[in-house]
Amino acid sequence: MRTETPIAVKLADYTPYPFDIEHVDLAFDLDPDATRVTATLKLSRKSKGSAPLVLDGEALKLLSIAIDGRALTPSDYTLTDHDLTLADVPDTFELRTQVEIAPSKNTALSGLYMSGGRFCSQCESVGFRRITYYPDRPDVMSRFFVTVTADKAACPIMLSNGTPGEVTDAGNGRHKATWDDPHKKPSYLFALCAGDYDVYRDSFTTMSGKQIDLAIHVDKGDADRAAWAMDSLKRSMAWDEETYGREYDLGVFNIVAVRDFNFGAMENKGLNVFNSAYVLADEDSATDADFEAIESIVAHEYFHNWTGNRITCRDWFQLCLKEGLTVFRDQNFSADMRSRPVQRIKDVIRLRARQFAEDAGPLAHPVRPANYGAIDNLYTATVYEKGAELIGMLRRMIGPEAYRQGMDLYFDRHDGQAVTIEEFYACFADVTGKDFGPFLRWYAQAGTPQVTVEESWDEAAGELTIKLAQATPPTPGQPTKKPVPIPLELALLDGKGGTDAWMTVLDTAETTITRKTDGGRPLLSVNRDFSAPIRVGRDLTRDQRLALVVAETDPFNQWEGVQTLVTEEILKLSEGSQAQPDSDLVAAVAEAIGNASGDPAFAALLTRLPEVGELFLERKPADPVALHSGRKRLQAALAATLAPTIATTLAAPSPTPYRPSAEQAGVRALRGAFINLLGASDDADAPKTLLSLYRHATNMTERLAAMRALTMKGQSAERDEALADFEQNWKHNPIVMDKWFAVQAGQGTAATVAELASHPDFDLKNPNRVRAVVGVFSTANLAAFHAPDGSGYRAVEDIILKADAANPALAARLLAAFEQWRMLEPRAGAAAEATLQRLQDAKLSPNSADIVGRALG
Ligand code: 0A1
Ligand code: ZN
Repeated sequence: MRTETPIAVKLADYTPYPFDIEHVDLAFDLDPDATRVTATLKLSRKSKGSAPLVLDGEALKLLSIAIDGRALTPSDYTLTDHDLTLADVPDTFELRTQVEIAPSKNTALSGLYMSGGRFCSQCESVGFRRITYYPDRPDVMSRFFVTVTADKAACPIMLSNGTPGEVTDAGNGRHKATWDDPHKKPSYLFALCAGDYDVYRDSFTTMSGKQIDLAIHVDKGDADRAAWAMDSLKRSMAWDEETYGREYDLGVFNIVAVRDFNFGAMENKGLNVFNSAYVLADEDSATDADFEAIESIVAHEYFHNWTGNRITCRDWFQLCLKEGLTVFRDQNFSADMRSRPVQRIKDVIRLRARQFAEDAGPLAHPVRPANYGAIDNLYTATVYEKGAELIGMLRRMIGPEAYRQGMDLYFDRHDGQAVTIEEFYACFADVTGKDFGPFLRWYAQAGTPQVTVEESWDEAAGELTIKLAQATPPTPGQPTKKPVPIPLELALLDGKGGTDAWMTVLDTAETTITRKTDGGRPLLSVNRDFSAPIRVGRDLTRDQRLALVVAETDPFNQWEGVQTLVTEEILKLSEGSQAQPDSDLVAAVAEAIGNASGDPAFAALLTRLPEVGELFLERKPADPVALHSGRKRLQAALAATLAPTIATTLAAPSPTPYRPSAEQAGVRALRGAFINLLGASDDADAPKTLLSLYRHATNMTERLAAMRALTMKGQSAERDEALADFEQNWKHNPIVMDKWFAVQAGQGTAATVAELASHPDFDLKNPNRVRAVVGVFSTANLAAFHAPDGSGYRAVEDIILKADAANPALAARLLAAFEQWRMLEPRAGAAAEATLQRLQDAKLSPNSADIVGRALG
């Protein structure tokens, strides 16, 4: 049966909900197969009228319904598979419903479900309607009181939002807990978790002296592995007080780690639920990247308490109001915990790899779209990452003090409300007197603006004239674009460390700037610190670019200069399989890496070559196989030039004892980068060296880097040995085994995917495992995924279809990997199109149908 694409929901159609809900009383009688949920809602009509009461509800079995104690019969209401309508209700009344749900059968992981034998909920964005009948929209905010009754042995711990009451006996081996949340919240922030956990506890004293009980709930035996997450939480709490003056507002803060989770984590009020991969870490099993990710995700979810929970979104179109702002906040937290320039580079790598790619393909959409098909598909790099860049530009344009004043006003003015982007910017307009109308275009226009730079030098006048022209390419549904205000940080460099830096806001299609200097023609540095999320076009020769890298005083642009040089070189190499890397360029890059040895984390980033997916944006049609081969040849040349440095660096011992500190992580990042280069090197002894590095590694970062480098080299006895050893040692730790699956999916072929999918530990119901295989293969192994014979697509097609039947949100995300298909060389492009057509002709979930439909355009 052919799939129907979902009907679009439009921003312009927004109307307020006609009822207020003053109070919600939820009683859960937990049972994996038949949980009873009794909901008592105190409702009142907002204004005179006769609007019916419409409540969302999906996959619910309605057992009873009553108004003010009077039981209703089916003739009193209309029930469909997605809502319950009561045409005739009083102005003020109490509605009581009782429904039955089956958490054990909930494979979509939205609503109430089971993971590892424990109850767990996920309500954002529309999961609450799978728990009870309710206006499941963010602008209906209410006070929740929750009662949970469960089996004492199976669920010694029962958690929900807010403040816990007494746990009392309920007879029949069951007990009952109560939770009262004093803060009004929308239904998407509701949470319930119950089961047998080990708990890691601590406390935090807030700036006003309140003591908060902190607890992280994990699988039995895992408590020690929550120490870093707890440490990150306490640092986040302190940071939000110092940086934004925001204090925590409940007496308890609970985190629950679950193995089966569709996303990274969820900011439910007072009860954050996390994918266990972003909670559990210890020095043996976790990499530095794991520690870093845990730190930033714990911070992200905690920061949502103010940006998202206390002030939430009026509707899902405003998602960036909470997500872009909270990503901006967590990025700055990480920058303060670690190195600001290194953090900026990593944020930009992520933005370009994911968001620029999204912006350039059929799934492109504005940060605040005007319509959507399936809400789950709106959680994109554009909303999150570009959304964060927009807040960064706002702060750059008005300065840190006005930014803080605007945020203070926002918190004061809108606490307890569900608001829009306009209301957010009105706070900054009020504190600065500026008009943000033109800036809001960034929220409405999709596509990455391109800024073209031309310079001319007047020797006699000592003046550099800079012509800047901006244009944003067409995107689906938006053929023409207006100019947007672009805060561009620029500098003139004299080559001796002298820097004349300033910021200009480009608010028209063309801007010309003339700058006077003394002391000869300066070099121009543009978009320093990546001040705006744009692509910069400059017609410079290799030597001009090299000179700029040497003269550069902005660390971001120094790195960017090297990235541009190596990108151009890979593009050249990908044109002819015999072409040899430019040895001058390789020597210059090696020298830059050597010069950065005092800051190993930065040096490690200089060794990085852009990924094949990023190169798609530079060369159309893109030939992933040729790009991959060009990239590998450049990597091999770099490895050869750096061979002595690599050998001495790796011969030295790794820092011990292991600490997840930024300093140690930087040292290991460079060691890991060198191990990676060995994986690309042509040295015949490399497999032996790598196996020895694998065997002697004292930490997971280097062990994993060595195993990955061995798989880069294709089949070898050393590779097999490392993979077998790793599996043997870590088979009982699913988070570590995800890495074992991911390393192979990231390097192998379609046959590797088939092999991994038939491994006894491959589990279609576990999103982390599916992503480790299909997600990594389709986003990080593009030469194999986009193989011209279509084998890569065939390898994932069946798995995605099966996943879709159980968990549409997971499958839809995996399908987004097809978004670049129109950029591909003709054979791969045709195979991708045929695959998408086949998928469209299969019976897909609305989530997946939305992605496939838009991808085909
Ligand atoms: N709000 C969470 C992540 C999240 C995203 C999508 C969801 O459902 C469609 C649920 C949760 C965060 O930003 O961390
Ligand atoms: Zn978030």
